[in-house]
Amino acid sequence: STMAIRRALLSVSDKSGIVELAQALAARGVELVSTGGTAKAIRDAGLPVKDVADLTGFPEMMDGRVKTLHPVVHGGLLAVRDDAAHVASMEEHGIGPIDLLVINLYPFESTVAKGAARDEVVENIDIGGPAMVRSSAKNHAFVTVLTDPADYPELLAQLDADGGTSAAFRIRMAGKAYALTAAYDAAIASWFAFADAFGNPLGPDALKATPFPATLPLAFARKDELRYGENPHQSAAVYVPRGPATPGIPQARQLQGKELSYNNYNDADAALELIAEFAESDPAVAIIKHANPCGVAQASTLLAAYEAAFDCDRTSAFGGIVATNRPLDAETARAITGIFTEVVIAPGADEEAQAIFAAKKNLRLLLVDSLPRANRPGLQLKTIAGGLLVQSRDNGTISAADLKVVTKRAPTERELADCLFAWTVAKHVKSNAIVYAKDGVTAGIGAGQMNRRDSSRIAAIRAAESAEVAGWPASRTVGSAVASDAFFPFPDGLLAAAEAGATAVIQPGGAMNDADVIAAADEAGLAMVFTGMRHFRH
Ligand code: 93A
Repeated sequence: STMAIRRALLSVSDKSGIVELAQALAARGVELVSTGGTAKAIRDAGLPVKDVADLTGFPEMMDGRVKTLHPVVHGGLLAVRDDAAHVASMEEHGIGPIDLLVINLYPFESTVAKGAARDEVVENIDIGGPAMVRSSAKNHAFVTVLTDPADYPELLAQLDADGGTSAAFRIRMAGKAYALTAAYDAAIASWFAFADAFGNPLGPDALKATPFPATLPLAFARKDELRYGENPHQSAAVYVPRGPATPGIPQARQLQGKELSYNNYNDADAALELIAEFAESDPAVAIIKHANPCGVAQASTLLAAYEAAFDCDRTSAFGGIVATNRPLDAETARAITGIFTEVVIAPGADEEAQAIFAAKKNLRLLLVDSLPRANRPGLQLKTIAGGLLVQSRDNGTISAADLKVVTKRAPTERELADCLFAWTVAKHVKSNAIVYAKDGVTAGIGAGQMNRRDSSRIAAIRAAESAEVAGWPASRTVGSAVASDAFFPFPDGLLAAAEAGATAVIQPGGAMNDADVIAAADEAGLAMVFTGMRHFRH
């Protein structure tokens, strides 16, 4: 089953190593056929090469859209060499066998990634290339297809050792070839369906306008295998969209520390998404545990923000993930390294800060080149038994102008600021979420409960304990604003918050019992605003 190679068709966009390969093939007596640009490169190196146009009798036409789409090419690739009828057809139509295809495709993904205009992206959809790849791979019993320059040396080694390619090699290359065309078409389909999820080539509203396609084309490549998953008995890997970095999506680089675990990725992502809400605000710090924030603060300096976030829940902050919205300075680095911290993620760190972190060998320091846009479009995927749930990401944001005051008393300016702050944090807390905040600092966070009243109470208990630990005269829930990610179905959750000392409430509204809840708020002297937007997060 060793197949000798007498004639090869070379057609590559990425021309790296092609001249050397052509040279090596020519030296082994292989006849070379090639498309325009590839033929030129080979000819310029002084090697004999035949143009595909001479084979087909047609010039390359329509801006190169039609070069190799011809029976003389596909017959040469597809003919079953030991089938008499196939051989007869070859003879009848003057089709010579092509034993080797060396190819790589128009650079579709990198053209998208560099933010090219629609026309240029479309022109980089390769048609003839994938057709030849698929023809050759189908006929792997006789034909060898190379789609990756990394495989050139192995081909030559096989030719030198056995005078041809082995069946095992051809099968492996065929599998690789179909993986390429599958991913290539998935990338194209992704661009049509989900362009916004991977960049923005179709415009800001494309994702909203595009209905979810009947089948889900996703082109992701494995980036890293992880040591284990959420638990040690689970295995895991990280996948990223294929092709170079997508514009607008921050690139993180790890400066130090052990490799990121599955949970580190998950928590660092939660931390980054939360802190990105404060991209344009005062210095802000978020501390995350198990994908929930345990302390978030804004202040006039990053150090003050870290200390305030830490004081919200010193117990939970241990072994946490810290995210900042400003580059790290030495003072903040010193404070963060004062306790055991798993991961720090920030848009930069000055030299002094880096030196301080360097002393903590196990701390994973991630620097991002920018913060993601909190309101960017995108997709979220979740597996369920037997399928996938796909939704657009929760990119909803509100401002003071979106709020509706529903109580007799309107919030004061300070209460309003704390309402918006607490609301923003609550968006990043697992439901049911209750967040108390005062002066731009979370006072208590209640997460992941099955009823809202319990979340309210847990957040208040947490705040009371923090006050005790810090030696404050009173819990910081006294005089705070409280945010609820979804409406209070009954007055009880709201009354639990009032009992803890909250004076202002922000919640979506829209409950059957809104009237009762508003009446209870009025009676307790609370100021309450409705957002009209819910932020469930599970
Ligand atoms: O425009 S195409 O889809 N039409 C074709 O018939 C065709 N045949 C080969 N693109 C086609 N190719 C591609 O051209 C190959 O996949 C390869 O990427 C590229 C090589 O062109 P050149 O040799 O002119 O640089």
